[in-house]
Amino acid sequence: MIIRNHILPVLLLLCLGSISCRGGQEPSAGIRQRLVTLSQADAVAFGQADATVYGVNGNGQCDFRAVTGGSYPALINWDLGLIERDSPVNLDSVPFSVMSHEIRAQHERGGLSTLSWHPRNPRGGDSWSVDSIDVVKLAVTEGTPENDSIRLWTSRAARFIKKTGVPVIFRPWHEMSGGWFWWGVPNTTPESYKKLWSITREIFDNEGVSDMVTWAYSPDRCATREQYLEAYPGDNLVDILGADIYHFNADKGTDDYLATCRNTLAIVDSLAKEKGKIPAFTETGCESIAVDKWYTSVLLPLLKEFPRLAYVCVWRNAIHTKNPGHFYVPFPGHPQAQDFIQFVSNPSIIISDGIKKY
Ligand code: BMA
Repeated sequence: MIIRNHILPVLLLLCLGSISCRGGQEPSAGIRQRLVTLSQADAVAFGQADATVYGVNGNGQCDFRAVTGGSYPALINWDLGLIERDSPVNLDSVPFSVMSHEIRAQHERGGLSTLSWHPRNPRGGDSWSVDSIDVVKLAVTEGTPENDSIRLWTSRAARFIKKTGVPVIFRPWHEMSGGWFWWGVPNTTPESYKKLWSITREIFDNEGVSDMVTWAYSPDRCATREQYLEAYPGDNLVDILGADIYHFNADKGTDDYLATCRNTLAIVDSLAKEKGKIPAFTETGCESIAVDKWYTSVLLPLLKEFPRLAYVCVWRNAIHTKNPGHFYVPFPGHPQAQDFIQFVSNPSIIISDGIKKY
């Protein structure tokens, strides 16, 4: 009787362990290993945000699939904005149930998923509601209503990942080097920002989801290493070093885009090497693809300069009646469709089944 009482729970634990940890490894270790392999190969996984759920026509068509004749992005970014409110849909009207399903489908295809999060401001308003009050300081101070909100909200984000049951890249509190989000360093202090990150990790640990998560740090453009590291939470809390940089002002902006990317990505690349982290181009794109042959003449040569990048992700194709012109991958009939097909046909650009090799 005594023996049975002890053996059963042990057997149960062993079984559960073998289900969640392939080969005895935690699931996130598998993702990190794949990203390291991508980084070491002459290969960059190509991704898009919200790729599979609406498309410019809003009819659920995946523009990426339609334009490539059936391929999927190797990586898809999803945004958790409004999970903090327990809303059934995210800030771009994607039902969280659909998001979970798509993350699992992407996993089954051998692809990768990354999650960003545009949470509301705990004092009211959305992510972009910036006022003169240091909200992050309040959010990291125990006993404040803002701290209560952040703890509850972060646990909801963690539970979503846990319920989805698939290892993901999590990229919270992004673009903190800019001042447009309430958590941006210009609106707080590096110390408070770092505290916010460590609380996020602590809550993920407490929710038992840490072994599903690979953590990505993704400032916007940074002029220097010092600026890049200003809010860096620490080597023990980050796996991926990224950067979010967009091409603005069409042809007039090409030189600025390239110079800014070269500068920031060189910082990402060298720091990743020194720290043993994975370098990635966590967000980019040229809205409306307003530059002729942007994919093959701007992005591709840039990526070739940074062969250690594990992945690159462009932003979403919004429904045109809601956000006209807010798209980053061409759809069938778009003048840049052929150029995009040429881009994804380059052997170093990994999409669809190609990702299964990594
Ligand atoms: C922004 C835009 C917004 C969107 C947000 C979160 O860059 O695409 O329309 O709500 O990302 O996905």
